[in-house]
Amino acid sequence: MNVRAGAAARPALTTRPQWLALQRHRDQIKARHLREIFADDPARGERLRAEAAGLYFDYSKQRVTDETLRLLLDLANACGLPQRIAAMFSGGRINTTEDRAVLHVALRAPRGEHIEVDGKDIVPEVHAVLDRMAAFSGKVRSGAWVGHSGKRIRNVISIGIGGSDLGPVMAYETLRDYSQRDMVFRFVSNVDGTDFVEATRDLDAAETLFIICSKTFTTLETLTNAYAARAWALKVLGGADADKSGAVAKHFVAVSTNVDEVRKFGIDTAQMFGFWDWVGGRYSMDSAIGLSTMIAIGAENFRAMLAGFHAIDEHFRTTPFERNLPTLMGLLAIWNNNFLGATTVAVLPYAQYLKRFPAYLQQLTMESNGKHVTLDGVHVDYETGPIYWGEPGTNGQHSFYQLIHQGTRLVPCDFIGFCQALNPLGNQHDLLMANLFAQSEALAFGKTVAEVKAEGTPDALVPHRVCEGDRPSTTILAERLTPHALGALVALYEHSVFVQGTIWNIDSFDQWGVELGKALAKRTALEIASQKDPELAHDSSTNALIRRYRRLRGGDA
Ligand code: G6Q
Repeated sequence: MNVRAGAAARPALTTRPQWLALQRHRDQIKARHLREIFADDPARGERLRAEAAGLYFDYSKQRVTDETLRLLLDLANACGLPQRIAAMFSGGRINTTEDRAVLHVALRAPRGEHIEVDGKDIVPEVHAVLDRMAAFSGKVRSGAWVGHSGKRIRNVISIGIGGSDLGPVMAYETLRDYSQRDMVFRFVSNVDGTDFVEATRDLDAAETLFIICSKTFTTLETLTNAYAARAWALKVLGGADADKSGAVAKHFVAVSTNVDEVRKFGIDTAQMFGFWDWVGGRYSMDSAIGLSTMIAIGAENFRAMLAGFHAIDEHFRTTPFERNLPTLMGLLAIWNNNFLGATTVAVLPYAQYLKRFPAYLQQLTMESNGKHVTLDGVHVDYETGPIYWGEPGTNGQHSFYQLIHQGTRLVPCDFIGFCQALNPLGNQHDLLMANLFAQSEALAFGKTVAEVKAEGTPDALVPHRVCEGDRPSTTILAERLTPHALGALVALYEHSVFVQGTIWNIDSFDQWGVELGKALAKRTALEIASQKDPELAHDSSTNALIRRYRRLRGGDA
């Protein structure tokens, strides 16, 4: 397999005829307001939409015409998107800087499908782990798995960080309605001791199960919290040394690729759930990293979530690009970012359960596409990944939406909503959704001078009350927030990130900046812990900060 399938010897992106054609096109249409675009094409709201896996994707309020879409699709083809998709799905080592295949799609491949890495079908292994997870989570949920002192497990604490935390947290929050309500689920990620202390202060160790999630099992934050958890649990449960290993066996399981480090920590590999180096951390919520999710919602719901992921995988792999949701979403992001100059994307879920979804997407999108060189190591001369952020509606409306409506920056928005309420309460769901529809409409069409004046507004206030409109957005609508819908939604964003990375010709699957942070913190931690005044060889600012911290931190410094 050509590791650079579709990317080998690529011409510079910004000199491609398709890129230049898009620039010329942008110059021609940039003055056209969404009001005008809709006036010229009144039925576009029924045309510029696509549907897959239960997601309805309306992109008619983006500042695009049919011609824009045609040119974007030309660009995608010229950049080898079809070949890159084929390379990913067939196990090509497209993560070239780490020389790894990128096969999160295999995590949700149905039993019996065939996906090879280095000549070996990996789907049976995926299902073997899923089956072990299902058996284990079934025991915990039913109470058959008891703690060291014979008490039923009531609390599950998942310890991990980054890709080994954000997905499980988000999935638990999103699918809370499906969770076993007599159990407590908490997540500890920050090396700030507060995170661990607050997560455990009201819990009985005898009823608590820790899931230590770390692909490498060497991450400072996770290992530090894992040892804190061990000490906390053993203080209550441990007695003699034999008891200690018994307590660890009943209260600790690991999710990792690193058998040796798991053993070193004291967890029996019989209680280890594995995954593989072809699963990137931020693409791992549907692997064993999702064990807490499975315990919370049950194996059947977890499998429904995997089916949602898989439905979008298949759609992405087989549907022509003009109807292909992740492709359209990725190309619209390119258009807004590289041609309309937007530096950011606001993700606005009108579903309280999705409150951690923007945080999850921040890692997925920004760790993947926050890159400054191409696959060939050449510095890019165009912008790459935009900044993702957001809050659930309607809360955001009463805070930062002001800037989106009337500020000077272009903030494309993703609105996400559901037709059915999970917690029907009077007409509240209708009010929620009315707000979503009203916001996307207001952003697109605004309020003109004439409209403001017609309301009898004093002349001096007219400019303040005008909303220019022409703010682009996409609306994603699904019937109901189910495990299947969540899987589909996450896969949509995953593949949209892939489309963008393909156009930018970057490695969306490495994270060397994150690795730098991991190494730097270790060195500084040693300096802080040093008994003697350490020789500091940082810059003068960092040296002074460390010295001041050592002086003021109290303790034995
Ligand atoms: C994700 C990144 C990063 C990683 C964490 C945790 O894609 O690689 O966020 O998930 O640093 O790493 P471990 O799972 O190895 O502890």
